[in-house]
Amino acid sequence: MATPHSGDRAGDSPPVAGDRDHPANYGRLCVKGSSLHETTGSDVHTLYPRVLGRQVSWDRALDEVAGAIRAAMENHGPESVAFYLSGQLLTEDYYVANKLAKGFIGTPHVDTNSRLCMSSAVAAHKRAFGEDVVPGCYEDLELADLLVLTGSNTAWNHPVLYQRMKAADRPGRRVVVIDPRRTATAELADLHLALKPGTDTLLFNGLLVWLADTGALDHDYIGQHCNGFDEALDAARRSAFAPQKVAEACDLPEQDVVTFYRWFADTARTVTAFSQGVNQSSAGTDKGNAIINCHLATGRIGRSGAGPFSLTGQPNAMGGREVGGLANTLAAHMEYDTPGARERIGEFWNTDRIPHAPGHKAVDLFDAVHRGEIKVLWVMGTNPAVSLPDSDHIREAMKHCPVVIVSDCIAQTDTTELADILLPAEGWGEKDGTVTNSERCISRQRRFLPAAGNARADWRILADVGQRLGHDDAFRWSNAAEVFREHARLSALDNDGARQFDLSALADLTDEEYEQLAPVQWPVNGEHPHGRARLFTDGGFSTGDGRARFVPVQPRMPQTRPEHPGEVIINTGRIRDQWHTMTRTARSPRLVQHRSEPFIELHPDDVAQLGLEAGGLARLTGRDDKGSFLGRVRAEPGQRPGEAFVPIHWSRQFSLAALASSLIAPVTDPVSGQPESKYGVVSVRPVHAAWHGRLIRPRSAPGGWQADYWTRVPQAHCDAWWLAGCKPVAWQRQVTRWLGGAPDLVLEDSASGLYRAARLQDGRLQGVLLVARHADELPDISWLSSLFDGRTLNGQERRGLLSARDVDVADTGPLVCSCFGIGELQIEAAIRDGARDVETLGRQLKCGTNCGSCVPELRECLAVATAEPAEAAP
Ligand SMILES: Nc1nc2c(c(=O)[nH]1)N[C@H]1C(S)=C(S)[C@@H](COP(=O)(O)OP(=O)(O)OC[C@H]3O[C@@H](n4cnc5c(=O)[nH]c(N)nc54)[C@H](O)[C@@H]3O)O[C@H]1N2
Ligand SMILES: Nc1nc2c(c(=O)[nH]1)N[C@H]1C(S)=C(S)[C@@H](COP(=O)(O)OP(=O)(O)OC[C@H]3O[C@@H](n4cnc5c(=O)[nH]c(N)nc54)[C@H](O)[C@@H]3O)O[C@H]1N2
Ligand SMILES: [Mo]
Repeated sequence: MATPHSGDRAGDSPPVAGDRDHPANYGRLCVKGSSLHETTGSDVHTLYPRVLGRQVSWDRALDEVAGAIRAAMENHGPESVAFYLSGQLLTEDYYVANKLAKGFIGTPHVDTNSRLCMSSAVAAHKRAFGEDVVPGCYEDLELADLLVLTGSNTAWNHPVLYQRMKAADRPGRRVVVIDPRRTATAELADLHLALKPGTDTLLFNGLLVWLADTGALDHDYIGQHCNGFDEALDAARRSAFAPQKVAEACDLPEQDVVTFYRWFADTARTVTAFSQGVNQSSAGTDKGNAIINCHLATGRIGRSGAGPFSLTGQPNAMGGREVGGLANTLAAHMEYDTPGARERIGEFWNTDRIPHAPGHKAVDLFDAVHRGEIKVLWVMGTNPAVSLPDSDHIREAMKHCPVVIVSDCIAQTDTTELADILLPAEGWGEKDGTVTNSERCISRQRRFLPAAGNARADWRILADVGQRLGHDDAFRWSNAAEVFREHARLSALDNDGARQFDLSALADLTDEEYEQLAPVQWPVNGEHPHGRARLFTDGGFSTGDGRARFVPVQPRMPQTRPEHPGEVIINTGRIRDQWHTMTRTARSPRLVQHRSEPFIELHPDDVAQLGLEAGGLARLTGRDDKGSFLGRVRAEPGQRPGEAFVPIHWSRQFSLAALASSLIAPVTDPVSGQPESKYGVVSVRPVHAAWHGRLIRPRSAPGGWQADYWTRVPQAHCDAWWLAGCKPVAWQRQVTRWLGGAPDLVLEDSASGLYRAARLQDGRLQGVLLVARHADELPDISWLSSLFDGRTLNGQERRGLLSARDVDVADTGPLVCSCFGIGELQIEAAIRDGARDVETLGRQLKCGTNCGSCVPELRECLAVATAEPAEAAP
């Protein structure tokens, strides 16, 4: 047995740096990227396989997995086994999972979290192009003279790309942002269309009509390369009319709609980038096609600076699509209904078990689990207990499933808690393989850390199970390179141009060449041995006749609407410094600072009308009392009235009740099966707290305290909890339980509701509790947290404990730039000293000069400071 890592590897690891030669980022990293080393500590890693909570050897765990699968296949048929995979696996992992499930177990029930992410874009691509292909490349986002960003908060979610878009700013380049919220991305916009949620199809149908009526169509391109234009235009005419009607329906100023349409009509080099605001909708596929229709109609596709561009999210969402990780595809861009594909793949894999028809898509898959049809569920690299809609139902489904296998690199998650068999997977830095990004660019991910504990690569775990199921030959690979070569060979199988996804020129890479593989954009074949940046410039679509298809689409709105007092629409999405369910990013003290708590953003008028208080707590409840989200109220003028925004990140590990997905109904797009995660109806109620607190304890300290609200905010050397309670607490009687022993220092002012206490043992800090009547009266705890590093406190440190700050060092205020740790007070001071723009702040403090995602906040600091007459420059 290998020995586990001792100590905190994060501390030993070198800081992370970007690769200047990589064509996607040219060395730039976002703050999550540059903090990666802080997320790799072995204290949170899965280290050993566990069966029913007990640590076991790999042999035993793999026997259990293979035994459970074999028993389910024998007793209930192969369809009783299901896999739920993830865009965070590497392509090699994904390939082996798909081969094992579809090829050798014979179950079609293999789906992935990409269903929640990209499946509408995939379906729209297939309908229009005959294949799931992103036609353009990142450079197009720079070259475009008109950049339309719809349903995408690029500044926060693709910050490196956003920096490229920003750097490409030049006179005459215009940016339109289409998003119901005014996001950080809207900073870059010449025009922000804060449309009514769900009305994108209408807006783009209106655009198609405008293009036709103003003579902006490219009749040559339509005639030579497309089918179905008239039907699409008819459908658009039926649904969208003059800009005035479009404006009314989308709840936009008519002038803005006209401006957008004019700009689009007049600008040959136009890119429309779309992401989850489009995909995560019950009409997401139609929205995607409404966008693509406008690009086909103007011939703006596959040309430099022009094209529809689906922005993917996860590191390897695209790789998963390539191997066939989605339930409705087979493998290597071959579909269940591609003539001869089943037989061809069966022959290639040397198996006769390939299912005949597609399996369940994610939401249906978990319904099947809930109904008891699935006996063995293997979840790999995803956290469905948090990320799937109606999360309470998902949890129940997993609890009832006879055997749940979970492969993860993090031990304690909402999903690993439900595992019967928990398998330790290698995580980032430990893994070896490839990923594909939004522009079809395949990159090597290379191992540079030893695996923590006994963790193994996902593909190897799968291959070992395949061998245990009796398929020695099919699963005998000695390294990731061998898996990749097989995957590349399959992509080339009887391809001869039928599928753009073709890696034939990579099928014979030596191990050494694979090791050195430079980033390359597929197709990589005889014709394009070094890959290809743009596709479809001259047609050549994967539709059989080589022509793209216009898809006639009619707007379809979400079915529910707020009807009762106190009800609002909710929209769920991401924040700048957290990744999904926080299993890794919450480990970085730097990253938890930007937004430490789950929050509810509402327009200031709504805050007042709903009887809420900015900075206070509120609870959201779904229809039929489904779900519950408890978070801090933020008054945000960029929110549309009647609509709330909540982050998707907090799980049961980090907050009492803040699962955004518990509020989302399992409504899906009929074509793609993607859930409508951007829309729900909830009621809002204030939560009146009698006190707010901060509790800081060593990481391993047991709980024992109770509060009506808590959020865990991990710090470098300890855990901190943000707390609140609805009833007053007699602290002098309770404090011992909260601090794990009697306090040594106490400060109490019952008249103002202030209570502070600290406990030490042998001079080392064991706990601090800070209580106030209002949350904004609580001090910043970063200095206190730093004292938990095991040191014996000196006199000065003890004296600072109850005021929560080092008496000698200046307070830098709330963190603004996570990359360089620059606080608001430092920025304000620099502005007072004469800094008048972001560049000067960057030169002086470095803030905003790495990932740049705090630049909107820096601008806000500048605007606020320079707006104050007393501060204004003479
Ligand atoms: N910091 C950070 N970055 C990430 C991630 C992360 O977790 N954290 N996750 C990655 C992943 S997997 C993904 S998929 C991407 C997602 O990247 P994005 O799609 O940019 O992310 P979201 O914040 O989910 O949603 C984008 C926007 O859609 C808007 N929207 C909601 N409804 C509508 C609508 O009806 N129409 C339009 N036009 N817009 C609407 C929302 O207000 C929101 O601002 O981000 C990736 N990058
Ligand atoms: N309401 C709402 N719900 C949403 C969304 C939304 O906007 N709103 N967005 C959706 C989207 S776009 C996405 S992509 C999903 C994301 O949702 P999830 O996929 O559930 O979220 P993650 O936190 O990324 O989960 C990844 C898990 O894999 C583990 N992991 C990381 N690397 C590896 C590895 O190499 N091997 C293994 N075995 N495990 C690994 C991590 O520790 C973590 O537990 O959420 C979706 N759900
Ligand atoms: Mo995603």
